[in-house]
Amino acid sequence: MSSLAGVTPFPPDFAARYRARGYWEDVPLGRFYAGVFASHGDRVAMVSGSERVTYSELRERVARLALHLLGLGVVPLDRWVVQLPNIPEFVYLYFALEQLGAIPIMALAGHRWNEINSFFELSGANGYAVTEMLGDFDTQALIAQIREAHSGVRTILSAQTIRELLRSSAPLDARLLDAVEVDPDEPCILQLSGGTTGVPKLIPRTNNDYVYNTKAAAAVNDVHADDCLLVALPIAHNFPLACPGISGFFWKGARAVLTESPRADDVLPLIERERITHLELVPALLIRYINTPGVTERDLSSVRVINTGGQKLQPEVKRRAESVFPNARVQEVFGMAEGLLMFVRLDDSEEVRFETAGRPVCKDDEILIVDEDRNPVPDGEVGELLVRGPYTLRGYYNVPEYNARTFTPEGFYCSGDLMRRHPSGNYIVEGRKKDLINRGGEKISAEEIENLILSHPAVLNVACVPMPDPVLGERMCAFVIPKPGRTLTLQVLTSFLTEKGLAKFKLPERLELTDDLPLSKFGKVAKNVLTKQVAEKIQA
Ligand code: OOB
Repeated sequence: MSSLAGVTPFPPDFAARYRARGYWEDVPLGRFYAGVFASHGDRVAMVSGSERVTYSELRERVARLALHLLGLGVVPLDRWVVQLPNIPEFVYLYFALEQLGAIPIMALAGHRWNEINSFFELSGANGYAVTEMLGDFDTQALIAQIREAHSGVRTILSAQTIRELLRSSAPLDARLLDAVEVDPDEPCILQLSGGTTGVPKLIPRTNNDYVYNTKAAAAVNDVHADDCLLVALPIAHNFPLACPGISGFFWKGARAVLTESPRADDVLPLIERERITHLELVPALLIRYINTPGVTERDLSSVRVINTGGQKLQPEVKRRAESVFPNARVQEVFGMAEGLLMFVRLDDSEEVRFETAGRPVCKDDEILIVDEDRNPVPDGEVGELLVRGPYTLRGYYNVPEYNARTFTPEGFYCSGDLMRRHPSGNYIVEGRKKDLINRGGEKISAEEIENLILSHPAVLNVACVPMPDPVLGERMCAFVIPKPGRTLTLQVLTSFLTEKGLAKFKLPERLELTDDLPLSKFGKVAKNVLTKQVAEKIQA
């Protein structure tokens, strides 16, 4: 039983099985990585610009920061909203919070008041770590707003403050950290769900499950001590953080190269300079890189594995990527912040590698493909993916009614993804039944945006749907019925949403004014009709 109210524990019989099979090792994440850092000594762990950080330095800095936080009164199960870009301070803070058993909430640099405020509301966090600038956005006003709205927020740390703290060379008394007791069955992180409802959902992942998650991902990702991972996706995301991500590369004593800019002009030279072996990307980034003029003249021979996930990657793109990166294999990942990880295996046949999204990394990942009534479909047919396993959540944080709908009584998570099993045993993604827009791997809840748009005085009704995009996969189109005598432009609408503090990546990118929204036979807006309509318009 978690002492954090609102967390659904794994049932005791499952927990016992996962321990007996060796998945859960009962070592808290922070302690586990402190040991990992200690064992890799003077090897380089992390590169950021011209800065190179060894494992000894990493270990020392994490401990120093953890001791400082301990001094500020941080205790196990405290929640912290962490909104830092791909910089070493993110890494120090993440592992420092873990050493104290505190729980980071993984905000993205693009989030604004609308999102950050809801994370504080949902979690009761009392700490916030954020840079002075997030890209060209000055965070001063946002910080003031958060302070004003959440009197429980005790500590706000900037990256600058973290850097200053770490300059101290005062001796460390690491015994104080050893005395902190962290229960490995407690959550170690609250990840963000792609979300299909008006309010975002937080995903509790336990110390035990998250450590295992990373080890299982690393095992199928061919990671060795001399390898080097490029971290161009937002580092707080489950994928670059833990699948296997920086955590898996650190475990192996390998190197992680952080970049704040995912632009081809910055990333391609970095791959050459650092002799990157592994890329973890969303399809949109991979598509950009392989279509960059002059890309084939670069020396990209060091890259061995290209992981893409978050969105379906077309076989033609895989093929083209393998010709641009002459020594690389594309290894698709079907992952989710909720847990389940499917990886294509590097030794799968070419056909399987190109056509499928992989298979689970653990043999105790239980997969069901079901119909509308949640009955299993015949093998090979399309249905909804349900999953239960040693690193998949048993419930979102503190939303019992939603959980009752989203989990079966047997504890399976109903993912909303439509898949079918390929004869190889791998799975193929065939679509989804959840109401979201997948914009370059970033999930946007249609309902959340619709609720905000409905508060505009000119809007009578609205439905947000995906429209196809060759690079991002999807962008959002808003169908709006204006109130009688009123009208609306995309620009007016997006300024309105921006003033509400909505993250820019969640703004609709097309507006269709209409007198009417088509309804399904149950009286719900027939979004499939709208999706088709806008796709046809774009094609014409
Ligand atoms: C990753 O995690 P999330 O939580 O942002 O999104 C999960 C959802 C899945 O339910 C599925 O709808 C979609 O993203 N998805 C894919 C996919 N991988 C994820 N859809 C089609 N093909 C794929 N290969 O996106 C994530 C987490 C860990 C590792 C990789 C991706």
